[in-house]
Amino acid sequence: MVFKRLSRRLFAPVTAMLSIFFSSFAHAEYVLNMTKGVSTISNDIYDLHMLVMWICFVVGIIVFSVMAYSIMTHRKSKGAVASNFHESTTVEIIWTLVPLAILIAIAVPATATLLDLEDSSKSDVSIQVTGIQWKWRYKYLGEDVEFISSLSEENRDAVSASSPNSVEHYLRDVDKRIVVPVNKKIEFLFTSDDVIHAWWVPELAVKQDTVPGFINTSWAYIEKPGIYRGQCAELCGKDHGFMPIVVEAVTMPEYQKWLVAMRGEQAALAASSDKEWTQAELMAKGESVYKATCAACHGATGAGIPPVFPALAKSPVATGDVKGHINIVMNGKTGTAMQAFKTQLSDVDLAAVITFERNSFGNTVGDLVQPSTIKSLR
Ligand code: HEC
Ligand SMILES: [Cu+2]
Repeated sequence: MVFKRLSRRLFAPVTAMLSIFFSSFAHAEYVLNMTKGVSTISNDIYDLHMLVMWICFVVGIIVFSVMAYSIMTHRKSKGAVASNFHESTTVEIIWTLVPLAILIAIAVPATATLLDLEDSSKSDVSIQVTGIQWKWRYKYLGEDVEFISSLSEENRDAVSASSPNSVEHYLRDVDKRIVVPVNKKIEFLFTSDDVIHAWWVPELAVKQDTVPGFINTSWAYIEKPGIYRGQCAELCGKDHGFMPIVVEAVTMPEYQKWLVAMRGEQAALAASSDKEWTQAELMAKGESVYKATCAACHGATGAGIPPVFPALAKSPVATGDVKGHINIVMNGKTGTAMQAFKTQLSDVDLAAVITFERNSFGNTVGDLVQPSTIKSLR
């Protein structure tokens, strides 16, 4: 009785696991196998994987069948006597040539795919991807389009409210997607502003480290329009899990339209630096910039995470001379996580966030910074 109960308790998890395993068999392709992806190279990699898997499968079947057969038929109890020969040239030739042939059968397509994977030449679109703690900067070379893509606002709210189910793509959605055309060769040039990150989008079969001071390349030729998600795949600090990637593949005319719209947005942004802004406008803008760009380190309430990330509430810099405040935000502080935000934020964003910091979290300096001041300091 006791034994029966015990065994039920022991086996229940096992049977539960097995039933999950077998019920997922119906969707084996999605659950157990690697993704096929949507780019030419991801398909090549998938085919290579399947080829090698089937070769292993056949080899396994042959080896284990011979083994099972030998163990069954030539066992001692049946009176089998082991043969007793030495140095059979035939056997040695067979067990050298057969594996050699198998290895060559694998090496030829593997090398071809690997060479193809490395060859990002003759591309139609070139995008420079820069990893930054903890967001991505995309620069469309020769197109005059450049922007920063970070975790979406809804996602950020879901994180601070600890409610992952309140959004559809928890930690997998961004404010600005990277848009690319289908049926074109897209080259990616990877680098980093701070630490090593890795740009990983499984469906494109692109996973490349972004290393400060180096440029790595990769490419994708996407055949199917759609939205493909990925994330940073290199442990890069506190918010490593909060820098997703969203690629939107569209048709060429849609892509062209998007480029024009982006250029328009950038021009409007540049024009807004010359305008005189009110305190209220700057505060509202500053709050959203702060949430998106600064709160990760300095905290939503400006309390920071001392001693590494200083508080901005009552900070001598944020309540002191405005020149020093502007300087640290624009130029960062070498050797610390405080980056030079002049390369990431527009004049308006910088002016707004500095104004916001001077008049929030209990700071009551009362002054404001105009975007034109930032512009003149670039
Ligand atoms: C990746 C983390 C990180 C992010 C993001 C960040 N900071 Fe900082 N910040 C730091 C660190 C670290 C320091 C301290 C540098 C030092 O040692 O002096 C600092 C210092 C500061 C200071 C000086 C505070 C003082 O009292 O010394 C200001 C002001 C500041 N940051 C503003 C900003 C603004 C504005 C943003 C957003 C645009 C921002 N920071 C984003 C890490 C960060
Ligand atoms: Cu990263």
